[in-house]
Amino acid sequence: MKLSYAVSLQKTGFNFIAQEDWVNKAKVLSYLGYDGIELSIRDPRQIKITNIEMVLSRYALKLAAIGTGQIFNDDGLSLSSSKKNIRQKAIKRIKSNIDIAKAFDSLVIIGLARGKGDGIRDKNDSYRKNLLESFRQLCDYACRHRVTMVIEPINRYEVSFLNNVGEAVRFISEVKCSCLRILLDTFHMNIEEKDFIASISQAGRLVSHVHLSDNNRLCPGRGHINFKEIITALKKIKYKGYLSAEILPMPSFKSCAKEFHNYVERLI
Ligand code: LER
Ligand code: MN
Repeated sequence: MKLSYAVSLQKTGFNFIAQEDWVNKAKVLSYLGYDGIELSIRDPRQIKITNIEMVLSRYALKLAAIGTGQIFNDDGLSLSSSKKNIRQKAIKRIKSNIDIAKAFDSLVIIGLARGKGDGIRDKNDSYRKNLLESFRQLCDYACRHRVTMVIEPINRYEVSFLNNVGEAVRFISEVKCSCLRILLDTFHMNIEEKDFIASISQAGRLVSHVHLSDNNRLCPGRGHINFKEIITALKKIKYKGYLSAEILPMPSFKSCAKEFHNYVERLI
């Protein structure tokens, strides 16, 4: 398993993610021995691939994954909106992120970008239908470009659908898309799953990315989640991907990056 750290490329309202001055953060991660960096990209149109290439190669880091949740959080775009033009804008942004992922042999995360529908699920379940339709378009594009997208089950207070591993597994089999996999985030699992170990085993080979944070969104070891058990379960399913820190930068990004690396490396 490899280590990475989630950082936002652009300024964001997400409070739990490290942001601003990502180049310096990449330098710190490289110095600490990280394998990769996970970048959240709000608007891919403002990004120059060559800049990312330059920084990653200077600091010998891989692009572990691309986060897309800011399109919902900061710009109100979502894949489940009842408004077709909003869905289309969201799809367009994510397609551009798929292009970036292709250039770096990376993954695209679909978490918060799923949105909340329009608040309440209506009788016809149009929220679900809209989401399915958006995923069909995205899957078609991602598969053609040989890019994997990972669905992140997110707790019920942040999105209204695909809150746990079981729902994500069923959804993926419904979409029937070979480039769709699962991201496990221990913060959300702590709220939604009955049993971490059973859920990891249920997701099995579909697991392609992992976010680690304790139940309080702090560095693993600062809350009550049993990470030793989780790492053992990931080994059991032969997970070889990234364990990516998605934690509140408290007291500082640097201290968290150091603490996360020490703590998780010892476990793996
Ligand atoms: C994003 O990876 C995440 O975990 C969510 O909690 C975003 O709100
Ligand atoms: Mn996450």
